[in-house]
Amino acid sequence: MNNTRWYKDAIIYQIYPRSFKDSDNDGFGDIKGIIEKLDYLKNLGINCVWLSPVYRSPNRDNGYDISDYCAIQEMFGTMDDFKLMLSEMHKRGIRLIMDLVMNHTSDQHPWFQSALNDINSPYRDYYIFRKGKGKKAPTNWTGFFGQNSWEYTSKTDSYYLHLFTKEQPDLNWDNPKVREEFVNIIKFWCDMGVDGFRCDVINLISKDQRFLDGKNKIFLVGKKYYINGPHLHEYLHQINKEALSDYDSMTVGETVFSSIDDILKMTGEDREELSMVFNFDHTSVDNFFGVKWFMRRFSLRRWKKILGHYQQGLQNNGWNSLFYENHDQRRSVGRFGTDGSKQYREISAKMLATSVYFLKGTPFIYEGQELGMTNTDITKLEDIQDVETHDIYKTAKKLHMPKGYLKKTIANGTRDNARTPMQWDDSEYAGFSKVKPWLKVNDNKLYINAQIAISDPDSIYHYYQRLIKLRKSEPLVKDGIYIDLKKKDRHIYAYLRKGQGESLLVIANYSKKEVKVKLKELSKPYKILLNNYSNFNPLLFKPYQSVVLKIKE
Ligand code: ISL
Repeated sequence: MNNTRWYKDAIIYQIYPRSFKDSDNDGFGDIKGIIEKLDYLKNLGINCVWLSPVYRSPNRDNGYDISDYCAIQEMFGTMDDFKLMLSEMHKRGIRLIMDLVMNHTSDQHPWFQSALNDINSPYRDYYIFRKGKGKKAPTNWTGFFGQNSWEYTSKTDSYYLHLFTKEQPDLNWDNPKVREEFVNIIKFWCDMGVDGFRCDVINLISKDQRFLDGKNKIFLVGKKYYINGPHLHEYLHQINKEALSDYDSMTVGETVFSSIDDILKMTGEDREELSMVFNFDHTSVDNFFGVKWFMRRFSLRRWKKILGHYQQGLQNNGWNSLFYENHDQRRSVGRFGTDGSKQYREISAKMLATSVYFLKGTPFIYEGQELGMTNTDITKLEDIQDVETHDIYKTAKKLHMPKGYLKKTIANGTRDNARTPMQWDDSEYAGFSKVKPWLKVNDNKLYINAQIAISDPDSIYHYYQRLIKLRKSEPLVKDGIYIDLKKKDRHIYAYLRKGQGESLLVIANYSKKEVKVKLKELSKPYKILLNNYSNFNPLLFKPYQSVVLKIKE
């Protein structure tokens, strides 16, 4: 079937199934829980769900370590539950994209078990085994969780590569059989009716086979040999041609450390690789070198520069994703120029949504973002579940990082910030479950929860509803040309989405002060389409005020 590019009209909601809704009260979210909440999602206005992994997994990395790509993890339910969920979604006009981890498997995957124990196994070459250099690993590469990326195995006196935990061995995509496996896996799910995939760390799949030592010392040592490797585009194209293009499907690749040129190659309309990618330059606005452990103060000018760079770079070709939260990021409340205080949490969350979601691209909303959920209030390291946090902590201790700094960075950086159970109501476990959940519910469930949000017409939830409706009805959001009107301003983000005769004008005050705004565009006739306050004075913006106006050119 021909690709209809429906993803350009999609509003995608990410579900982290462990934390969304527990229907059988075992402390973990599940598929039946998701089914219970589909009307909630439908009412919000989204039309597509990205579901974090629900495949069979030993859960070393909460499902990002898959041991069977064609089975459902028991904790989440059965294949029948999955099929029911899919049909209930489709009934409501909601598509489903799954999260596919193709760079690595779980070490419990039968392929790896066979490869690990037998040098002659047909699966040995599915992974990257190498002899060491004397007593040392084959290269000095380090991985994403700060760890050495080779694990020694005495059985065959060799090392295997793992860019994440040692329980997540990297696959060898240079082996055509590995690629064939994924062609079949993709077809398996698409034949069932799944509408596409979020492809986990997809730009790591091609490794430079010379296995040279990296010269960069700070983080991800050797990254130039395993990020955007030599055969990446060839392999993406193959998967597209041999599997995806047979269906009306979409893909969003998670592509760490990629430039505009890389992204244009991956998403260019004539390239037939991916539909769009997640790139992390903007979420790195408050850190150094793209590494969240090296914190840096937010700057609106830098934020606009980065967003603008991708808006302009993909203006005529390729396609952007628009997001600022996911299961790996800390919550956006109190981040990206917003204010976490009781007074401004809601108004500034609405402001951030307005200024990002009227850019060109497909919006992604992470569960709880529509409620303005906040970071976890867990304070003890031993209560943190995230494997990355524990791995990083070990590395940082070896480097003798000062304790106070370490505590602050961990609180800031732990991925558990985004993974606390969804806050449905103010009951003991926030309506997520009737028993104590796998991760502590945030105490602010008492005033941040879906029940309150739904009953309050002024809530972030209802603002998202209006924003989504507007986005769906306004073609300029899809097609208008992006022009930043105030690149240098430290408080105001103002941009046009220029059309013929009419344009959208988006203005957001990223500060808690009242700010005077001078813009010649505001002297043209305008209509207010969205406003996070009940009144509007075009010359003076209230704290965190944001508007979307339609202006006549
Ligand atoms: O989470 C990160 C920073 O906090 C990233 O470095 C993250 O590890 C990277 O973006 C890759 O993420 C994806 O693959 C990982 C998995 O742990 C993440 O949850 C997933 O989103 C390994 O599969």
